Amino acid sequence: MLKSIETIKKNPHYGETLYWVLFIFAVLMKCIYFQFATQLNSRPYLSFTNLMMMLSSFAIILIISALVALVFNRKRILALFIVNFLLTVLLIADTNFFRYYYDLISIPVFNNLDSRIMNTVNQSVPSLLNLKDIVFIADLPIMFAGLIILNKRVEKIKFRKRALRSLTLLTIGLVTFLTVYPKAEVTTFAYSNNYSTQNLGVFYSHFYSTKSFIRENIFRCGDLEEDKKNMIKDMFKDKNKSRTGDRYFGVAEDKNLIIVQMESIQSFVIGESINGEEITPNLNRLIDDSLYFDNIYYQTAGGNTSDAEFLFNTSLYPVEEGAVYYRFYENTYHSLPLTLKDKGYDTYSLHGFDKDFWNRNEMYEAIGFDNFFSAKDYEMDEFAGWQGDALSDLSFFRQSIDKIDTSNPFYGFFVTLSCHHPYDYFEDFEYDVGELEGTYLGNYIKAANYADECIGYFIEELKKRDLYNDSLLVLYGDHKAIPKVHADKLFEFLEIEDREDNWAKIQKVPLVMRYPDQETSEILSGIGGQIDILPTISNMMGFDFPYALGKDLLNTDEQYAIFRNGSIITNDYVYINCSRNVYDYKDGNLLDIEPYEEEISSYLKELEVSDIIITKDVFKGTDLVIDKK
Ligand code: GP9
Ligand code: MN
Repeated sequence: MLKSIETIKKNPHYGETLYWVLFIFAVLMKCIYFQFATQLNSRPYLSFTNLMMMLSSFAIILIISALVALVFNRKRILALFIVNFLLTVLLIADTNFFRYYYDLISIPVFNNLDSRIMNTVNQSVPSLLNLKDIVFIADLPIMFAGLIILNKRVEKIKFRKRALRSLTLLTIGLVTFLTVYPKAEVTTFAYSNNYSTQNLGVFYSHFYSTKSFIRENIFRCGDLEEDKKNMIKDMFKDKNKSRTGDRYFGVAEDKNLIIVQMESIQSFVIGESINGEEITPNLNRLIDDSLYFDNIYYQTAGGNTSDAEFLFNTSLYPVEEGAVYYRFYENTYHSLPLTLKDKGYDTYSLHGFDKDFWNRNEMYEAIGFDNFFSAKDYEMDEFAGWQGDALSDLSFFRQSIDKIDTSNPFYGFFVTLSCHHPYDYFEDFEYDVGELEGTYLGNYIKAANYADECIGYFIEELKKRDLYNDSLLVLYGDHKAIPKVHADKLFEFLEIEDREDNWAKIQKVPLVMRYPDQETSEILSGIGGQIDILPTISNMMGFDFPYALGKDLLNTDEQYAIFRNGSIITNDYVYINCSRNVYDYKDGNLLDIEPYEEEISSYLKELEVSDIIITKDVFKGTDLVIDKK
């Protein structure tokens, strides 16, 4: 060892070559580790997708090296060390962010610096960090020692030699990349960051999303082309025409509307018991008295809770990256609160946390909530669940109804909070989870049981105040409860096979609707998503909402849900956008994609239309007015 250090000291060229090789190798290893640590790629390690990802990552590291070689001269070893360090920080941040949000960090995410990233830092990192992540920093001591030995010994080199070095690295990098790139399904990149990350590696995905961000922000200033305008109009018209009848039309006309958006409540807890004890007894009782939609998928993306709020209140899809609440709060929207306001309703949004979180304060104005009660309006007398300083759901419900003037028709949008990742607050909660005691899933189930208890209290309050039979009451879950890294335990609990189509099929949230004086219950099993709730409500309340991208779940023949990442579930098949695999919905057999391709593209057009509406702010002005039916 000492001998080789001596040789390097005497011949810094060898040492320098070794340093470059180590740099490329170490960064490549970290890129590969990222793919598997996040479970984005899977075994066999040498599968075609994995090989593509490795080659593409290798190529991009060479291109980065080419830049360092060209720009830095005497300080090139120091520059390599710093670049390695910065890339390491990025990869560690990406890994932890990905483990919870199942997405990469991108520029729009930085708009939410105060909430989303800090949330990951405070909450997720301790529960998601993994000892194996040491891989990310294992090379740094060696690289640092190399820096000390070589930094003063490497000599200045002439520009021509530097340029030649750089050109060689660049050429190998570009040739490798251009060989790999056409093998990926490039059109899918627009819908799924994860697809590009899986196929071409984490660095390419960062490059691609940064490029799209820049392009999108320039495009935003441009006018909306006529064909795009027509495409949007046609889609709305088709949606309005596709209603198959008037079932339940007007059953809640002129009644109050009470919505509970339930934090992290997924469908698998509904009706489920452990050791004979129901997880959600109160929701189960309510379902016995209501319409229950048991095949509804969440469609949220980077804006998590806020995306669910947006889907519900506008029947548009959230944006693919970042949160629409942060990025497009200055837009004009058609929304449920605005529509009900026009009909003489008072509109309230209520949430026991900081008013600026998810930029709610600004966005609520844009979508038309006249009253917003947040942490500052509550007595913070009881805490549960998230961050230790969020108002408990129980106290939230206890204090909320008094904030509403029930003498006028009202729309109350209640957003709960306690059942929030990472759930360890509930570890000692009394609900018995049996073998799941002490696990992430076990703690989640306890949190869901607590959330259910609070909902039980709320329903009793509504009954006491004669609001239960005087309102349309709607409850739904906001988004996933269990991140992919804990998927194995969930599959085990549900006794289903660990497969990508099965994972997609369990991304369901409960949707319960009870209209005034409802006497019979019904279970509706048509496939839909959160985007469909608003048109369903508008039918029950007897008004038109012609700007919905969703369908009325009570009057439709169509059965599908489109995830924000471009995956699709219909009653025929499950299409996974990331792998471009199509599975038979019933038996899970892998199918040939070809016969489905046209239908898949027509479904994906919904995402495209929604993106144009939002990114180009098309509802501003009178350019796009949809006639009522
Ligand atoms: C915070 C709450 C949580 O106000 O809505 O947001 P989430 O982390 O679930 O998106
Ligand atoms: Mn949430």
